[in-house]
Amino acid sequence: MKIDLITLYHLDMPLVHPFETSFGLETRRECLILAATGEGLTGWGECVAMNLPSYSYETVGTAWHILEEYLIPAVLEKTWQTMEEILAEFHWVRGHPMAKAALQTAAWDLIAQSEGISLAAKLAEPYPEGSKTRVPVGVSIGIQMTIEETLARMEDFLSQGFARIKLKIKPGWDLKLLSAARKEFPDIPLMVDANAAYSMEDLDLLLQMDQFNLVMLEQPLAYDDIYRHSQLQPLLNTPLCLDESIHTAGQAELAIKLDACRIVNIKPGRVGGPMESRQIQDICQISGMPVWCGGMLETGIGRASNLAVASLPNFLLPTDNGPTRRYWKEDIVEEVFTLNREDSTITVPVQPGLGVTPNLERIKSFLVRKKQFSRGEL
Ligand code: OSB
Ligand code: MG
Repeated sequence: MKIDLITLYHLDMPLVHPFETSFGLETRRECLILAATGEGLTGWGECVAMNLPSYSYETVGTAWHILEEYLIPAVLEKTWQTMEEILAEFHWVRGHPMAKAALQTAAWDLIAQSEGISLAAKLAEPYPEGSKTRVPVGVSIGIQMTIEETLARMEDFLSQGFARIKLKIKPGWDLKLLSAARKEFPDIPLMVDANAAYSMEDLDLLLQMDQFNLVMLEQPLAYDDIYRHSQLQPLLNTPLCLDESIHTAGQAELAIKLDACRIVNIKPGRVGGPMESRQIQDICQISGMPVWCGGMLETGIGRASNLAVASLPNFLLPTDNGPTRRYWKEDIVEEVFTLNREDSTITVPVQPGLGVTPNLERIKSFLVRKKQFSRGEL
């Protein structure tokens, strides 16, 4: 395989509904889409970095820079057969997992397409049990103006048939919200995500989370503090789930050894790509720890690659990668991901590669900038 042309698209897309977390309110989603062409095929990948360094230090701008200056020049015109070989070309670049994941995903798409199999099937090759054809799906509900509005949204999503609900919380938007949610919906699978908004100063409040029978409490403490999570976990019955704190298999191993969490949210974009996602799921599986695949408000391109990862054997809890219509009136792929009501799942694409068809007209309509890279132009 040889990639001779890479195109980067910086897009700015309006969200159907604003999405608020403890780190801020999003009304639009800026993202980077990467297309890698070689041997008559085009592989696609999405970079999940946001416009601000709030969820992670990476932004659309830093990812563009790292891709343009280092990652793309490292792979153009190189000959490679396996994923290990192409990854070795930019292994020397430290950090920047979101930028790397976009390129890695496009390379997986190329390999899977060249073999005529789906990305899910390709990623499942090391596992005798293979990949799932449908994955259970939950929904992540952002911070709303009022508790009533939140309950109404919960009601709406439950009636649509989602398998579990995740509520975003922050200081001042937590215990009251949960009391109301549990009063209205005593038995539903419910979890919360704090996006690192609390500290051990809030211990009393965090201990009260135990009374709500939550499936998990996602990333309550600082994004870079596995140690403090290890102090909190033994004090709670509720499993902690780490999101922002885990970027590598080594960090997952550390979190397991320290009992800093009992569940890991694997976002392929956050950990460098599907290869690292697989390594983290393997490490967790050995320790009997379930994982699940989170989302980052991706377009259909990122949703498709996430669903392939979510179909792997140790992804045992519902994904956040729900129907695309929830976020986009107009997505940049032709396919529309919808909920299978009867079993609260989303169907994993079966077409070769990512299994989605990017719509170039739509991409053009959201375009902020575009650049093409080939050896001749470097
Ligand atoms: O912490 O899981 C998170 C969205 C953007 C950034 C961080 C997070 C989220 C979500 C939404 O919770 C998940 C999704 O539906 O994509
Ligand atoms: Mg999270």
